[in-house]
Amino acid sequence: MSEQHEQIFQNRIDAEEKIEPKDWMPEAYRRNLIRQISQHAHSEVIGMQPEGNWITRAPTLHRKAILLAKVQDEGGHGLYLYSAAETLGISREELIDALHEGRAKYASIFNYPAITWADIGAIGWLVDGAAIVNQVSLQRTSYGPYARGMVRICKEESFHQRQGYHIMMTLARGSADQKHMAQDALNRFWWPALMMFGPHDSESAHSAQSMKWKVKRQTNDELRQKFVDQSVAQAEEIGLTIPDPDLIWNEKRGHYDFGEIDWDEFAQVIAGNGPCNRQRLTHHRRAHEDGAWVREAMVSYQKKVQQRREAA
Ligand code: FAQ
Repeated sequence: MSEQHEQIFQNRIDAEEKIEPKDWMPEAYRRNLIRQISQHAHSEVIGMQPEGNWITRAPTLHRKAILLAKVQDEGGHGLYLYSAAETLGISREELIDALHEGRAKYASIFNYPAITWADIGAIGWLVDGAAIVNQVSLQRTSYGPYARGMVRICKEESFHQRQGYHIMMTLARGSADQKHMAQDALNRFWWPALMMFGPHDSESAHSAQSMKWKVKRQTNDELRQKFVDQSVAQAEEIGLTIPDPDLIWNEKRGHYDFGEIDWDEFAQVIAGNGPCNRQRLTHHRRAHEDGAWVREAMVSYQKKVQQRREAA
């Protein structure tokens, strides 16, 4: 019976039909989606921290207002994604517990510090840029609520990417010190941005099955290559240099060749030993505990409303 169900399910996927919350799905598909979507949600929310750190220090009121809106958007993305994960039959509490207990991951990039204003430019340009490349592809993911969430998120991310690039462009056209600051931010964020796409396809535990189920539509290496190809011209345009001596156009492949990522560093960061892992999780736990009274008040208010409705 179950084999038959699985075949029907795979046929629907192959026919590009979207899978919706109440449809039958293999348990492993459901678990894989909860894993990926919740990690994506955690990334959006933890990702508010490096940029949130600069809201009070943005150089102008204009930049401050933009950054404030951007960080708020990231929080909103987290909420869409938690909601999408919840349609798979898991509660928000369980998802947050998994994050706090280290059972769920979040993107490695957010364990690096944002130490200068140029880092806010580099995050918008490169981190949001990498996120868009990945998420544009995920707009075609097989699970309906995730795909629809991605469409909306991508629209907002492209504004984020442009605000980051604009900061970098302004600094690169400024004084020698400002240009140096922009180059330094690019130097520090380039390689961690490439790591966002995950391990090489040959090392990726989930890719083969996720591609078959069309949860992922392009592989880690394909998306990373796309990001490199688009970023080289963007760096050249503003006179910055990508910190990779092996970066070279390959006429035959029609793509840039680039150097090897430091996979030991990646492994360390996802194992919890990056520069800011402890700080990020400690902050998240504290914010979650500080907000407990708001959640309790909302539940209690909802109960009262329901009781009144039932009494009337
Ligand atoms: N960091 O078998 P694969 C953003 C883990 S949103 C940490 O290749 P998969 C917006 C992976 O989870 C950024 N862990 O895994 C923003 C797995 O571990 P597990 C987030 C990583 O899932 C901007 C193991 O390694 N975007 O930035 C990473 O098939 C600015 C084996 O890997 C998404 O989450 C990593 N970089 O492919 C917000 C997009 N890479 O779970 C604020 C959705 C891999 O077995 C400010 N996710 N791992 O314990 C995806 O597309 C996929 O999950 C991948 C990984 C491509 C990330």
